[in-house]
Amino acid sequence: MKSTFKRLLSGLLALCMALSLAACGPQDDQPEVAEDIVNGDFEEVSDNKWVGWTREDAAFNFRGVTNEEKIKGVPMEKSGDYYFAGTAGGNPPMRGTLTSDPFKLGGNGFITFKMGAGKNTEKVYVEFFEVGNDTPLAHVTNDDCDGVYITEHLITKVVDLSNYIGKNIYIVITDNDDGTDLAYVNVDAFHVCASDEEVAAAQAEHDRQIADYGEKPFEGMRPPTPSRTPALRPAISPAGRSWRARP
Ligand SMILES: [Ca+2]
Ligand SMILES: [Ca+2]
Repeated sequence: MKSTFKRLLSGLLALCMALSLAACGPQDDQPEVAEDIVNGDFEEVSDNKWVGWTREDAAFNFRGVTNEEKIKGVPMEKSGDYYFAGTAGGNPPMRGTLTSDPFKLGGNGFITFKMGAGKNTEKVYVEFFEVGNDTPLAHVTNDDCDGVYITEHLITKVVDLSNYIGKNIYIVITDNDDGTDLAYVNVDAFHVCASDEEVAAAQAEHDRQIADYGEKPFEGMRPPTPSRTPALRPAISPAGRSWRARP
């Protein structure tokens, strides 16, 4: 009787162990997901090949990872030493994608990065996906690029993905522009924010860059001096009479 009980007990123990091993199995089969964006700042250049990113087609050759301070005379405001420059990574008409390794979204769920060129916003963009879902969580274009004042500049972007904290996500940078007019993309500094202060600082950085590089409201025009402005001298300037430039 005792031996039967022992056999039953050992059988139960074996069953429990088998069940717990089976529970571990599927987790072991999951692909490894990084805890943060791998090489989001494009600083890993020692092997002369992409680390943390996978390219398809021609536009994102690794040779585009550069440490140049300026492109075509434009100060790039790079982060760290290196960034990806579309003009160095391929010819403008080339197309392609650059896809990050998947990572678990942490911090406060906001991601900041820098983006330049990509004038055709229909064809050049950065998207964020949840692993296993083809619908982008966010789609970002460089609508700050006007092709005249703001061109190559790495402009800071802020993306709110706070609804997806804890999800496994990845980034896809797309250059589908086969034209020649800023028909490529510059990127740098993909970063998951840890605090609201970081988000506010990135937004302020964006606004400062637009103020520094963007079209100035009165550029090329000399505003009238106060003494010549009828609105400021209502007592002596007849109503409806406009100021005329002196010869
Ligand atoms: Ca960098
Ligand atoms: Ca292109």
